[in-house]
This record gives sequence, C-alpha cells and structure tokens, in this order.
Amino acid sequence: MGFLAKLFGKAEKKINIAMCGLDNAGKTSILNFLKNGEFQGTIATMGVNHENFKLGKLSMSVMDLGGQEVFRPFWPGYIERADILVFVLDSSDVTRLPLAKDIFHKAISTYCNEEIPILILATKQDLTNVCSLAYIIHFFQLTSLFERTIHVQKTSAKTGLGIYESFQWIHDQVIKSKTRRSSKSSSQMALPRPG
Ligand SMILES: Nc1nc2c(ncn2[C@@H]2O[C@H](COP(=O)(O)OP(=O)(O)OP(=O)(O)O)[C@@H](O)[C@H]2O)c(=O)[nH]1
Ligand SMILES: [Mg+2]
Repeated sequence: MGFLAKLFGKAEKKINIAMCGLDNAGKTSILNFLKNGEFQGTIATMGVNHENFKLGKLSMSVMDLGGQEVFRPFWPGYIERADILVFVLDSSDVTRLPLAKDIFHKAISTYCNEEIPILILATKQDLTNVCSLAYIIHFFQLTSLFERTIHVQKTSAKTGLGIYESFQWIHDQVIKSKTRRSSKSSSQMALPRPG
C-alpha cells in the first residue's frame, strides 16, 4: 500500500504539504490567494508560516517555509514529514534559475522520498518576459525524474491563475492513490504540454 493510500485510509484525512522555494518566489502570496481569494501584500516569511485548508474531504496542513538562505537548513525536517512537496519558482527570476534548480534537486534527492508527489508552481506568470513551462521543464531536467510523480503548473497570485487547479491536483493525487494502492508502478510523469 502506498503512502497516500495509507493516509486515505485514516479516519482523519489530513495531508501534510511542505512548500519551499527561494526567498521572494511567491509562496506566501499563493497561500494568501487560496485563503482570501485575492492578492495581498506579504512580508518575508521568517521561519515557517503554517496554514490549514479544507478541500473536499481533505484537510491540508501547509508548511510555507521561509526561502531566505538562513532558513533553508530548516527545510529537511518539514520535507521529510510531508506527503506532498510544493516547489514554488519565480518564473521571472531568470538570474536565480540555476540556484533554484540546485536547491530543488538537492531537496528532492536528499530529503524527499521517491513516492512523494511533487508540484512545481511556476508563478508570477502575470509578468512579462517570464520563463515558459517548456523552458522550466528543460532547464530543471524534469524528464530525467521519470520515476517520480511531478506536475508543473503556471500560477499567478495577482490574477489567481492556476492556484485552485494546483490544489485540486494535490487533492486528486490523494483520491487517485486509492485505486493504485497496491501498485508500486503507479509513479507517473504528469508534465503539462509546453506553453
Ligand atoms: N507580479 C507578481 N508578483 C508576485 C506574485 N506572487 C508574489 N509576488 C510578489 O513577490 C514578492 C514575494 O512574495 P512572497 O509571497 O512574500 O514570497 P515568498 O516565497 O513567500 O518569500 P519568502 O517568505 O521570503 O520565502 C512580493 O513582493 C509579492 O507581492 C505574482 O504572482 N505576481
Ligand atoms: Mg513567504
């Protein structure tokens, strides 16, 4: 039985989500939009911002991890306990794309069990001159991670683009796990079409 199937079988259907990414990536803004349905100003997260949401029958406990360098050493403990990893990427921050790639690969190869679904949110898509999904998939070498379940979603906390769809994907991973509980071969690559 896979980890999500075990989870789904519990009386309390609660999933733990770790949300990480570089400082200024847009993590807290996404959660604020989800909570309030609109864009809100933020201040940098000093440590961890914990939010709880209900979606369908699931309750989601989201650990929004401060992305500044000083807080990154605290990520592993949260990522190791997560059922889903969300990595938020500022699609307009081309300069720090190599750094974002490095910390993403370090996080998933070091602290993130292979069974954990990964959602990459390519955010700030309301801005001009942002990286396309095709470019991000190529640059992050995501197709080499074929043994993992990965989904990449365009989002914007200014317009709400893709935010509900992202959390719906998380919800669907839990629901789907019910039907693939006995199959270890259920890992899939769920990359969207480039665009
Ligand atoms: N244009 C635009 N700006 C955004 C978007 N999301 C966040 N921002 C801005 O980006 C900056 C950082 O946003 P935060 O949500 O605080 O970033 P964070 O990832 O939580 O940063 P840390 O807490 O330091 O890790 C803020 O000035 C936001 O207003 C977006 O979708 N579009
Ligand atoms: Mg924050």
